[in-house]
Amino acid sequence: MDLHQIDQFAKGIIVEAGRRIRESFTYDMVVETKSDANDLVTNIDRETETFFIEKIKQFNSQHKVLGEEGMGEEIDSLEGPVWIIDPIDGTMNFVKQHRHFMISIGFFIDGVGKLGYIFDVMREDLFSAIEGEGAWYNDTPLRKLKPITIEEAVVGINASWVIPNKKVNHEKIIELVRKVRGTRSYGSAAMEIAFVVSGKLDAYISMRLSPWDIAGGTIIAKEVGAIATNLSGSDSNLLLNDTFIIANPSIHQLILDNYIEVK
Ligand code: 2AM
Ligand code: CA
Ligand code: CA
Ligand code: CA
Repeated sequence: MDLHQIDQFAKGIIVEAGRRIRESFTYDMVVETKSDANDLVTNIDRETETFFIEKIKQFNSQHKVLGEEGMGEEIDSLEGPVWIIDPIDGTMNFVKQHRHFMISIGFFIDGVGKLGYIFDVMREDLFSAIEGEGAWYNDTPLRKLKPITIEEAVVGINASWVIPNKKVNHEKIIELVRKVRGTRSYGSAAMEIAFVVSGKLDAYISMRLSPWDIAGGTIIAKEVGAIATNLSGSDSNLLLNDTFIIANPSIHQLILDNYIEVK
């Protein structure tokens, strides 16, 4: 299987999907809710996922596709070539802000990440990676992340972490917020992961993400030396929901050891 050929194909459909989203969403958006009132989905999330599935099946009918909106097949193993797709990551941003939403795609063979993509649809900015060959921000190679201290770190985190919650000891998180240089919250996991791999953030933590939120990003992370795990420090399982942290390698373990107390 020629990865470069698949990479060219993937970039082509991502750019095309982005153009379709930009052309349709201002007049053709229908918003619905999923698991709760704040969990949104639109017709364009579903149409975009269907677009990717059709294109991939035309490219190679043997490839499996796992997508957030369930337009693809049920997948219980990562055997063979598998695409994991979030057609729109940051749907609330998409609906409310008309910006700051990403297409996030990972391509795996037998569970090993081969190609990763995070595409900022409104900016037309692409973060990408090919396993073992490096990562890029559009045509510019991304460098290996340089060491930093926790005091210099800017951390992606949302406000729910610092109020009492079921997942972690929030007092420890308050200490983290006091310790670091700054915090940011963008509302798109893929965007925050893209910022960590390109050094615009130094860490990002989430209490619950799904495989499609992180599939593309973890492949890019490897190429720049960012470390991505769950909050217990284990590799993410790409078939289940889990907690998540991605960080500059110099602060990943330090954050887990000193500031994360999983309940
Ligand atoms: P989504 O927009 O593709 O749903 C902030 O909400 C981030 O968390 C987004 O990347 C969002 O992805 C993700 N997320 C994961 N599970 C979610 C849920 N149940 N409700 C809202 N956002 C969720
Ligand atoms: Ca969603
Ligand atoms: Ca998502
Ligand atoms: Ca989504």
